[in-house]
Amino acid sequence: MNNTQNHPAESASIGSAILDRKAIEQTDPEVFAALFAETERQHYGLELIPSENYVSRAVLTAIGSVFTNKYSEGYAHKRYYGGNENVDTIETIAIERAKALFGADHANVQPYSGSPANLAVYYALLEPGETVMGMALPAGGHLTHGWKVNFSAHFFSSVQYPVDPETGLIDYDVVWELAKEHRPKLIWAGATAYSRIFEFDKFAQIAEDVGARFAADIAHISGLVATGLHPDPVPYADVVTMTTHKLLRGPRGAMILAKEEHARSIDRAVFPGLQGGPHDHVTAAIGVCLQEAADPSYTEYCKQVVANAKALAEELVKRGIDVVTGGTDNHLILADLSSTGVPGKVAQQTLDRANITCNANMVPGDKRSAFDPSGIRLGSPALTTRGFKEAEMRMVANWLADVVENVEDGTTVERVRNEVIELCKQYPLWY
Ligand code: DSN
Repeated sequence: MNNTQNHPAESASIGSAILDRKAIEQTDPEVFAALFAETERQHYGLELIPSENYVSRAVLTAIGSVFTNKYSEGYAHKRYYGGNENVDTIETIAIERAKALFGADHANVQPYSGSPANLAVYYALLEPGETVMGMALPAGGHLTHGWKVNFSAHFFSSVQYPVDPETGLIDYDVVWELAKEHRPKLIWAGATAYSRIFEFDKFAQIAEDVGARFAADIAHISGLVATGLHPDPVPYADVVTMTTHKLLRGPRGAMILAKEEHARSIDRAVFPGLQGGPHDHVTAAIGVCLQEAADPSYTEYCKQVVANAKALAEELVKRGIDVVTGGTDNHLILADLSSTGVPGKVAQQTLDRANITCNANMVPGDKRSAFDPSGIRLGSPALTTRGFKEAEMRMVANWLADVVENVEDGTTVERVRNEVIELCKQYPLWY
């Protein structure tokens, strides 16, 4: 796809998003070309994948910093290599900010990403073969919560709870019954495609009732939890995991929050249990994003994320597109395209041609496969960072519906693409 619709002056401005353009352009023109094209793609496209966002220039600078040169196995002031005084500083800053933002006893900021963070939880809290319970992938859960193709179902005995196929909602009585029947040692709450509130207090009650540990994976909703816009799992959960690159708007990494009693076993599970040297450039950027998230402007951002998701959902419903659960309480929408006759994958690919990026996704009770599902997953974090408000989200919903209704019609796709590009020019990326 050629996204370039721009004047040379605009091209220079897009290039400024590449922090040291000259260095990479001269050293490696091929990688530079792809980097420039990706920067253009992000600039001239609407990013609706709910797990993606745009980091600040400060975060981007920290990721691209000399901290990438360092090895620092261990933890602050207990390292296996010399020269770690500055790494100790940034890791301590990131930990203290994470604890303060989420009100947690303990934080580990070293996991490389969400799956390694969740693997560390298993390593710390379970023995191989013990039973784990999580939300099923087709219901919106994550692979690492016990889905059959993942380590979490190979090395542990897995029980998966569904959502109600009619309402798309978690039925806590069903979760409770399954827990009583299977007596898991660990229960997960958290999802990648669930648009409603998690009642963490109920999960904690169920876990206590059956003698299980309780883990909350808040990768998607971390920002809403941090800003009080979603119920807080920290008082209830033994451990809370999250990636840092979604709504939190940080680098690609992860954190584990833990109650004091699990602090040592979580730290030992991450290092030396699973990982070697932490990615210190990422740790530096996690510190920066946590500083940004503590600013009152981040709360305003998160409020707008929710308002924008609601506006998008409402407009889609008006256009006759089925939204699972009828709407959203968070940043995410799951649209069920079954009634349109357009498979999710076809919608995703056609929307791509109109510079609208989303991902095909299973919906509750889906009759199609995970690779070719019935729905698409949408979210508001990236467009909200870009400055969109409810009015722009309604425009986006109408373009989306126009494309889905006209997947065979190249003229409509081309018209929407041109309109998308014009709107994107009004909301340039700030780099
Ligand atoms: N891949 C992430 C998402 O898109 O939600 C989950 O790990």
